[in-house]
Amino acid sequence: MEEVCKFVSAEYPRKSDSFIQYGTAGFRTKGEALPHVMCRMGLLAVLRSKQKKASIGVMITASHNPEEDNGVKLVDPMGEMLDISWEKHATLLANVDDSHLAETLSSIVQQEKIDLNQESCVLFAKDTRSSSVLLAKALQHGITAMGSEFVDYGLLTTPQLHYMVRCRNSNNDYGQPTEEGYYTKLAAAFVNLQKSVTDTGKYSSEITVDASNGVGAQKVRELAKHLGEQLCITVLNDGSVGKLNHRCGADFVKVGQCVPDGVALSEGMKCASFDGDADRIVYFFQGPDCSFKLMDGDRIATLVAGFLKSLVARTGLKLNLGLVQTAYANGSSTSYITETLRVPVACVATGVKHLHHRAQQFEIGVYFEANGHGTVLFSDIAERRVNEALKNSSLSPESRAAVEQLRLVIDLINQTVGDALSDMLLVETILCHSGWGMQNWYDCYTDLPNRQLKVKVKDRNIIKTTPDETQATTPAGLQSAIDKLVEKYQCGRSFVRPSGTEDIVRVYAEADTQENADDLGHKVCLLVFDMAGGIGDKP
Ligand code: 16G
Ligand code: MG
Repeated sequence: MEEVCKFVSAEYPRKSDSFIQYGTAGFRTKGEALPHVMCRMGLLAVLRSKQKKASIGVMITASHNPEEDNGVKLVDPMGEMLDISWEKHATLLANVDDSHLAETLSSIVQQEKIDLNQESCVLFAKDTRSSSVLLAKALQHGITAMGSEFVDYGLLTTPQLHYMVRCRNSNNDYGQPTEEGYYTKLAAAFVNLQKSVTDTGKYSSEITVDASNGVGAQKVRELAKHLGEQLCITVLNDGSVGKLNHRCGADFVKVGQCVPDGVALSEGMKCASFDGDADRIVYFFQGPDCSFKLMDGDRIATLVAGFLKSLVARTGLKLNLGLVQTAYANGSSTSYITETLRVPVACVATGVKHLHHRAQQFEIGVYFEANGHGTVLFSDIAERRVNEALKNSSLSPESRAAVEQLRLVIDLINQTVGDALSDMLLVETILCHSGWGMQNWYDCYTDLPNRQLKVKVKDRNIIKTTPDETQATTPAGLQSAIDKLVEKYQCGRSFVRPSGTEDIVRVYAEADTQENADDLGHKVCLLVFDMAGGIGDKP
């Protein structure tokens, strides 16, 4: 271990002693601060691989953050996020002095009872940031220092890398662990699903994608080649001119509730925005009054849950279905799901890992964050029942057709993590099967106007919340002050939480009108500023 650590520290020494934490989405900061962290994550990924006796993934990306940022996430064997119990190892390893690296590694080996002679393999990929090239080298240096095998996938979207990891560890049951395998699997399911529709009603097979000037641009073009006539995709913000995530992409569109730069929105257009690593998607279109209509993660969640509920009913199979949201879910979406669709809803803390874990508790678990990150998980029981039903010769023709459709829907979905490409195909399938244009989808329910704001404070961890993040438990008195404000607004709701990715406190407010939502949000910002140690200009 001493030798290994000397080797990595010589090439990638820890140059500054600023602390970095493995948070909701791994490590994320300026790209230039990451080389030694990346190299050390190579070491850690090898240890994790030896412990799990499986391939482990590492993705180099900072998602929707600006181009100069970068980051790294580890991916566990089934394609899910690194287990929470290992986050502390990642944080510790990233922050120790070079002189303590060997000792820290050895202690992880001991604690986790890792057999260093076990074989290992690390699969890695990067997004299009300029710093990603050097960081991939640093990562590879760490992996090879430990004598491990690796596969460098080059440029991939985050969900593609998650898919590769799952394929590698599932004896190819999940699909072929290649880019071609990924496109072929998704496209075959999509084309087969679309073929069975005879009346497409108001559905249009044309879509414009704002790829946030990120890796999703080239990957969605690759996907399009496999879709034939079934979906006609125009890619804008493909990185040829614009800057990554600058005034475009899913996060910009969702937070700003506006059209991204580079898209000339007109009547009849159906648009989708990806984020920089293509694990989020939101849709938008122009309403009849020329207004901008956003179809965010909540809208996708309701569309998917409604479709799956009726499809499962047609199969005749008994499978429970549930939906997982966060406190950011629009109040109207939650009412629509529980009251109209009658699908049970669970609310959990922000961050994919929380939603993913909760969704695993349903036989079919749909989860979406309002920001457009989400997918559907089919439990082993669900997949087994579907596969058995396919072999059952006594099914009615209607049930058989539904079971076949459900099987294709399972293949269409990237169950490892939210995936803009796969989610787009799923939405298109549902709209086509329903004969819906964007307005039909929009008419399901009316969003409550809302606003997201942020406040700078000295220490954001002063704010603690209940597990579902709907109530602040500290500082004392903040929640009751928020409650008093909220009471004054029709349909008012507001909550605050410390961000997991930025050094700020986030504020969410919704109310009956945009003016009221803005006003409530602003007043709650003032409360946070006054009661939680605000710094800088008053909101
Ligand atoms: C990360 C999370 C995302 C969450 C966001 C919240 C993953 C892969 N990504 O991007 O799910 O919505 O953080 O950011 O978990 P915040 O804590 O700054 O509000
Ligand atoms: Mg992302």
